[in-house]
Amino acid sequence: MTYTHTTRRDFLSSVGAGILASSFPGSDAPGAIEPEDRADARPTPQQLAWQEAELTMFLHFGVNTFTNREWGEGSENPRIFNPVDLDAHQWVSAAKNAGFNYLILTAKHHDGFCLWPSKFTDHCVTSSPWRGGKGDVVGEFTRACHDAKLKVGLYLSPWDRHERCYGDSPAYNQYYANQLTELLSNYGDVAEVWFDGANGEGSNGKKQVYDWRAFYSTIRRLQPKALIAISGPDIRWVGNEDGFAHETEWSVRDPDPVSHARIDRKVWWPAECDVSIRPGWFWHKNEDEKIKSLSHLMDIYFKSVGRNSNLLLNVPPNDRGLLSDPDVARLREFRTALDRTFMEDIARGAAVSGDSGQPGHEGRRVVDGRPDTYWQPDKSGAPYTLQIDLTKPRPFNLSVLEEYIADGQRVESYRIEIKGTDRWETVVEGTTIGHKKIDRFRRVADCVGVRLTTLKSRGRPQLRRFGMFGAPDF
Ligand code: FUL
Repeated sequence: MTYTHTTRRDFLSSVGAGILASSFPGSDAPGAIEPEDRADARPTPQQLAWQEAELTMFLHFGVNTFTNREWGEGSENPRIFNPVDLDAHQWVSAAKNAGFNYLILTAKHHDGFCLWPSKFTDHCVTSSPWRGGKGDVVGEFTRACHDAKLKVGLYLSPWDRHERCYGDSPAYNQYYANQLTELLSNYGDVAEVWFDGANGEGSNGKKQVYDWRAFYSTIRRLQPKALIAISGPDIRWVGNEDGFAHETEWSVRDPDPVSHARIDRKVWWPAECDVSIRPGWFWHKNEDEKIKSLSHLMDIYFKSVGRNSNLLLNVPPNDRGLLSDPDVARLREFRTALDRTFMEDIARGAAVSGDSGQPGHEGRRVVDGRPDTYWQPDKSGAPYTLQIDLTKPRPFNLSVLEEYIADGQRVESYRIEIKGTDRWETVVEGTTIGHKKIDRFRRVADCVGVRLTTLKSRGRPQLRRFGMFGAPDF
């Protein structure tokens, strides 16, 4: 059997949906933002915690898992849903062992089948033979996450190809709000609600107009700490499904008229990069051999987390209700590779000179290993320079820069030069930094020093980390 991959981008262009299209241009879209405004917006504590967490696992699971499809039609018989060995603890421990801190489950995908016993439809687990019709995947998933102290995220597709009232806007908006209410009232803390923007035509031929305001206020009322992602004000879709952020990635953005209630200021709206470990979002038996390679995953990590974004990696449970062995093995390799890459920060505790910092914010703060301290130069006027000298020559091919984003995102451009035993050379000319910027370059076998120059910034830079690594090649 085959299926067609349809990406969110294809879909949006086919239906002309506007909600996400407004966030399509890259963050480096010219002229989107007046430079001096950028440092003004600040993250909320929840956005900050999410950004620090860096890795989120996506779990696409539902009737499509049993039909070899990516988009169900809504006419699937609920009896096909029977993941006899389902074990949410297995999902959660694979995620936790790989360093993922948030997990997002598709409680309902576009086919409308609900993974929890919803009072508002019988197109749900209650009508399936799984656990004798008494099962609740959302319940098992949220309990397993909470037991492991991981954060719960839920995807509830607004587009619903099963529900009859879809397209009859007020009635469906009420139905959707009722389902949100169930999910946000009965399963403890929910940290993220993921709204896909897909908005297909109803079977009655009518176009559904979503009442985003009502959905947002339902979330704010029931789970005030939950982040609202994608078609929402707290987390922004990066604009592709390859897992790559832009070279220039600002978390400070022009507000989106739908996602943000106020439109007269800049907003903190950081990017999330969603991508699947497999070709499809759902599990397909014939893709067990098509798991992304370790080097591909590492490249994704460097181009998402390493470009001021959170990585949302999809690892779909199979028709037995388990993550498949090849996916779990790859996750393990991914963790090992990250641990090996970041095993030793050769800059930690090294001598730092250059532009002196304000009291309490001296240059050495970038190598003290603390997330809550930062260098802020005391002179005014760029460029600002910091130099790190190593006590002995070390191999070096990867740098990690981090701004202290609790106070906003500031750096617009920077340069890194390194000193081998005989001369200085420029290895990086970069733009934004934000939460984390990872740069990779040709390995220098005997680096003795490194110099960072921030060339342009919105106000004085606040840099909390300058890390140096001699990383293996993957
Ligand atoms: C898209 C959906 O249409 C896909 O099926 C998947 O859920 C992806 C994450 O978002 O818009």
